Amino acid sequence: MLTNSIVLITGASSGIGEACAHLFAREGCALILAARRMDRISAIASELRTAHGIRTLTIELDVRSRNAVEAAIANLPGDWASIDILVNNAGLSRGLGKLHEAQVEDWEEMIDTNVKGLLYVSRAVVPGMVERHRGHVINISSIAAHQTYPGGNVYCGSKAAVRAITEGLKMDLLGTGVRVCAIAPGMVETEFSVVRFHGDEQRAAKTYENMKPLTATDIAEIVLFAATRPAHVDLPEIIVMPVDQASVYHVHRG
Ligand code: NDP
Ligand code: 8X3
Repeated sequence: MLTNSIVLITGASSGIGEACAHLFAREGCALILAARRMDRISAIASELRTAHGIRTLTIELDVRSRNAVEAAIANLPGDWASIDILVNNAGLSRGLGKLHEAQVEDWEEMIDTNVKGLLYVSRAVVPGMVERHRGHVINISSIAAHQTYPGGNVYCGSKAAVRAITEGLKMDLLGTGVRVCAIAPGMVETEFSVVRFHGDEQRAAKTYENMKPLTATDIAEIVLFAATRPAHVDLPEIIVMPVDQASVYHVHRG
């Protein structure tokens, strides 16, 4: 069904983005893998070309740079510009500090990546989808878009923005045939918490202590499910949590 579809995944170098690359490769898609860590996406692309015989294109991209995003999309070679599926996944949290004590640089990184980066990529890619009357934008949101937890101030705010932007995009694209989906996961064990705690792996590991978190592949399977519905079916939002999590405040640690 998705064979030869062109899929752009931002933040494809680890976690959910990398898992999406694996599952879309299995479906025979042509993959554009974007991230800052070029060594990682090159290795993933090489592995997927060998395993699945697919076409890949790797782009070293910092989504915070509007110029870089616009140039990357404008300069896509040949048929690569006809992106069928955009997975807006690049994102991060930085810190868990109280608003009156936290680092402003952390806020800027989160807002520039999670909100402005997602907007830059969408603004560059969606016009082509509208012209072709087909396409699918899948934004990786979070349950943090729905619930705010102590110290989550700006991260939760950035994901609430992703939720609102996704809703707005869905309205703006009404009548174009382009589909829009937000996937809002709870706890997923990836590099997310290591990044949040600035490389403190012990503190990151505590996040998932004595509970069973979701895996990146769990989320990628849902991304693929959304992408493989019939063309007239849209899933505007999917919330997914571990069985061991009931809300951002309620985690069962057995
Ligand atoms: P990871 O840290 O494993 O992956 C994050 C990815 O984002 C990396 O590939 C990283 O690539 C990329 N990225 C970060 N900053 C930039 C940037 N400026 N430009 C381009 N790429 C960037 O975490 P996850 O896989 O967990 O996170 C993926 C998404 O899922 C994020 O949007 C996150 O907010 C969301 N999410 C995560 C949850 C979780 O519990 N893990 C739950 C809910 C949502 P590189 O560093 O190479 O640029
Ligand atoms: C990541 C999930 O609960 O750490 O978006 O905010 S949470």
